[in-house]
Amino acid sequence: MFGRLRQKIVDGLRKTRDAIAGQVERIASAGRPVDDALLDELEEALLSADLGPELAAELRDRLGQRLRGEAVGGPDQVLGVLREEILALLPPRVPETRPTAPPRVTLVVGVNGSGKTTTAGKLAALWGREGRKVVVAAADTFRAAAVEQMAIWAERSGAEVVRSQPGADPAAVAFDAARAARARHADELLVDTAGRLHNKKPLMDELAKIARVIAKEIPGAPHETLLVLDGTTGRNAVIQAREFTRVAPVSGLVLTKLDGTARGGVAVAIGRELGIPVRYVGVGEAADDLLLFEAEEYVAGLLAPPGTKGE
Ligand SMILES: Nc1nc2c(ncn2[C@@H]2O[C@H](COP(=O)(O)OP(=O)(O)OP(=O)(O)O)[C@@H](O)[C@H]2O)c(=O)[nH]1
Ligand SMILES: [Mg+2]
Repeated sequence: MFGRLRQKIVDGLRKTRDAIAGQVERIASAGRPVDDALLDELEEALLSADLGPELAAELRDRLGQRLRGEAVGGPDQVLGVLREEILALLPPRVPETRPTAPPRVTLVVGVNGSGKTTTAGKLAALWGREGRKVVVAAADTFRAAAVEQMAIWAERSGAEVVRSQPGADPAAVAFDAARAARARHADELLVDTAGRLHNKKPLMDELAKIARVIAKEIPGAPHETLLVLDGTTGRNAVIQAREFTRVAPVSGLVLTKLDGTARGGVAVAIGRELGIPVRYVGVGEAADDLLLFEAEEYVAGLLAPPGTKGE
């Protein structure tokens, strides 16, 4: 029996899991000797799921150390060994930053269309379900539709939204929201920002300004800066994150749209490569399709026999 969360991971990662498992089934048929040729093929399979060159090479080594010269017991044996070795190679979980007094402020950043507003909406829903009082700042004032989109998400989850006219100063909206969050004794303040290009300096300046004005009202804020990355972009997400972290104090990553890709391995590789913890993964467009990233659950969902239904 799997829990509901596990079920969600299993469903969301179906494409990646079936792709990996399908390849492992072909490569690691029972009785085949574990030699360089087999290890090369497995490394390729891991690369195609975007586990990253570094992790794929290390897993190849570990697998070789454990099984070289033996005959494969079957695909399930190899998937099991891979699961164990990936978990052994992952960094320990880093706890989230908690302020000494509420509200905790979370800034949501990332490039256009990566899933920022949706993620902010899902977080508002998640925290609302936990009984936390949430204020949301619709600080993407470039597009009227963006403010509306954020407001709809907030309304659905019972969060209060602070908004302004389209074209207003995003930092002013963030400041008003920080005020409101304090006045209402909110537990959480979520700040949705505009999709900005990481190489456009003025936009980055604006992000810094938003952080600065919030800190004036709530010392120590923002406590978390979540960088939202589109998981379907695979390795490009890694490159994008590298550029982004150079200019923004990113404290956590969110990988979205993992339900739509066969490259879900990127969520495992990216935190390790960047030294920034993956906090959440998005596996759909509904309010409850945002999951806390738990390496063990995730890896189990990624490397299971094909057709695993989670029940
Ligand atoms: N399948 C799937 N779709 C997602 C997920 N997260 C976001 N989306 C979709 O991706 C699209 C873009 O999401 P937004 O939240 O608007 O992205 P954004 O980063 O706020 O975009 P801008 O405000 O334009 O920069 C929407 O159609 C979302 O429904 C996810 O985990 N899975
Ligand atoms: Mg948006």
